[in-house]
Amino acid sequence: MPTDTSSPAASLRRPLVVVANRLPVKQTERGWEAAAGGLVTALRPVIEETGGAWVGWDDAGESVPRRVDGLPADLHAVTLTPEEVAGHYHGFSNRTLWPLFHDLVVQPVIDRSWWHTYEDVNRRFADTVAKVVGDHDEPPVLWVQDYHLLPLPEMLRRVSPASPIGFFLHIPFPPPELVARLPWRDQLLHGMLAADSIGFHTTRYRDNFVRTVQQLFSGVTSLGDTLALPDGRHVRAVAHPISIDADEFAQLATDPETERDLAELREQFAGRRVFLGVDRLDYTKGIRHRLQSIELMLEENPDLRREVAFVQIAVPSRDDVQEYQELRTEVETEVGRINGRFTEPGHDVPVHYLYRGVPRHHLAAYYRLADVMCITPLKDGMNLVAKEFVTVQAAAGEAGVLLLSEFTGAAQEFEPDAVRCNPFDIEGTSHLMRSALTLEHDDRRERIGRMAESVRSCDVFRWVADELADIERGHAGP
Ligand code: GDG
Repeated sequence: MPTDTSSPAASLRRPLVVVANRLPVKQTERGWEAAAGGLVTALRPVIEETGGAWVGWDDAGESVPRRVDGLPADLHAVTLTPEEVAGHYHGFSNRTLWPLFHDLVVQPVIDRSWWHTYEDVNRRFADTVAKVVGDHDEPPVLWVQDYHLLPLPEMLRRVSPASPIGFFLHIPFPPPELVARLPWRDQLLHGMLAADSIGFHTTRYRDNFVRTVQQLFSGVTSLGDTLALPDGRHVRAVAHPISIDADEFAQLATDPETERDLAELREQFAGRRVFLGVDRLDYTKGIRHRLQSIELMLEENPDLRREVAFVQIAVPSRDDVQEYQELRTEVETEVGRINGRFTEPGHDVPVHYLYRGVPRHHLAAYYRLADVMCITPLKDGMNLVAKEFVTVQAAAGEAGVLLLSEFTGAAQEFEPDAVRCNPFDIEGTSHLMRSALTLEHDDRRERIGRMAESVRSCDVFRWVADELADIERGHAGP
């Protein structure tokens, strides 16, 4: 339940329609179920109070039911052909926008046919939303999520002119000179600007957006959180850092299943300090750079080879995309090289690599086990793993260290308690890893406590409440 925030629904008098790339459901042996995730948990009380719906791609599942257990929203699936998935999802979303918005960590592919499919698929989403709007007596709030749907607010404005419309971007918004490279930048920005409120994780991404709009379009003025457009409309551009359900993770920390898993892990890694990485296998997460820093640390500190272990959980992701297949090969080659170089006869390997997701209790047990949590993305919108780690550690009285890349949204919030690193600086990061092991216990514990407190006071319920309040405020006008 919300911590310091009154019910998010308090500011919302109308039904809510969430529009996201995917529906928040998964198919299990027991049938369809609500997927685990902070957004779904945080929206549950809102939708229970106001009624609502969720529109999203069904990911080629068999026909998704209108309702599933644990989710009080009507589900409306957008079904896509394999060509549409290739052009919209794998193509324009994940090979053009994703690398461009993550500061060109790899080169974006510019392909006109993908762009056309991306626009067409956005129109398909708009058609489905139009049917949902038609089911309601009053215009619902329409809340669009993420980079797969940048042109959608403008399409929805035509579908439901009287609806409050919000947009939230879950990834970074890059500086103007990067956005300017996109041949279709004007259409994307106009698409976003049709919303009443546009949300970003940090003030830096918000400022990048405002500067981009001002550099590319004339006659746009910015006053506080409001942009005045030449056609007389006003749009809010706001920073609302996404977060987690802190109470849920605090409970998970000391759950009996977590304790059982932890006891096994402590036995497995007895006598060693554990470094941990938990990421989707994505080139933005800096896994290769992290491994290189580990390798250098082991090279320069032979005494550590028997005393530390590095566990990397790499959750398979987008494995139909070429860059992700190449990344997997590079990461696995690096793991093999480190273990080949530094495993000592009769001793365990230094790097434990899991190419799979683990159940949530097991994840919480790893968070508790870690002496140093290595979150070293080259670029990351927010990074929820950082928030989960400090919450679990604090709730269980642990005293680990959070090594955190300065290029994550979370870095802004965890200043100065995380050990801040530049993941491109392999040598500097390896020295920070080494020195993280020497921090005093009380200092570590206090830092974890302060970071967990900041997550608790700014949890995902607060994020939903702030987003919905700004959508209403933007709709009401200045
Ligand atoms: C995007 C943006 C932004 C991970 N491994 C396992 C597992 N996970 C869960 C974590 C966490 C989630 O996946 C990952 O969230 P992140 O925020 O770290 O990263 P992205 O997936 O890239 O998310 C990001 C986010 O959107 C929200 O706006 O913060 O910047 O890139 O919740 O717990 N869960 C389980 N097993 C695993 O092995 N059960």
